Amino acid sequence: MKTQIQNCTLQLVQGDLTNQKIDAIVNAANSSLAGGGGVDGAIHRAGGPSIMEETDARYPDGCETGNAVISSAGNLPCKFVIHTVGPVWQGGIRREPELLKSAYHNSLQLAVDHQCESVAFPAISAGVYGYPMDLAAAHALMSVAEFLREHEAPKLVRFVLFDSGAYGAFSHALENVAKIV
Ligand code: AR6
Repeated sequence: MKTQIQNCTLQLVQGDLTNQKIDAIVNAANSSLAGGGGVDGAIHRAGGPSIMEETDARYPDGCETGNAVISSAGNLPCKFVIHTVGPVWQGGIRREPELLKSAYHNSLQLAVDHQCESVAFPAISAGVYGYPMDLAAAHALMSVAEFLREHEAPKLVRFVLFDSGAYGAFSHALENVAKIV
């Protein structure tokens, strides 16, 4: 499923983020950039140790919630890994939507700064961090659509959803976003 926003194709696929042949993939990391489970664990397993060696050296203080940093991609078939930290869901009253939006914006800005024409995201915060999937989908797509309305690049933003539940939630949210952009 896809839609066009300005010059960018916004695409949804079901699959594994670590397989994507694309300029940059975005990791749903934690603030100490220490690795973990979920998509973070999959990225470091498939990419090899050079990714964490690089982030340890370049970002010894980690990455704050809502911010993003970038590294090379080790053995992965992409050029860069952008590591962002989404909010832990605490009921929606601790600025979670604002922090999630900031994670998407800062990731896309880093991609633009590094001349990436294509970027793939997972459903940030919607796993271990507990953000309800339907809200995570709506807030993710609104954030990306807002960024794309204001910037020329990238040409492709792909969401790689791990299972059919996530894909369904994002498909529903994309139909709503497409009506208002
Ligand atoms: N490809 C695409 N999506 C995936 C993959 C994959 N290979 N593996 C899991 N997902 P999560 P978070 C989905 O938990 O909620 C880590 O321990 C998953 O099904 O990876 O932001 C970090 O170190 C879910 O829909 O990220 C942090 O401590 C989505 O990716 C913490 O988890 C995000 O789930 C971050 O939690």
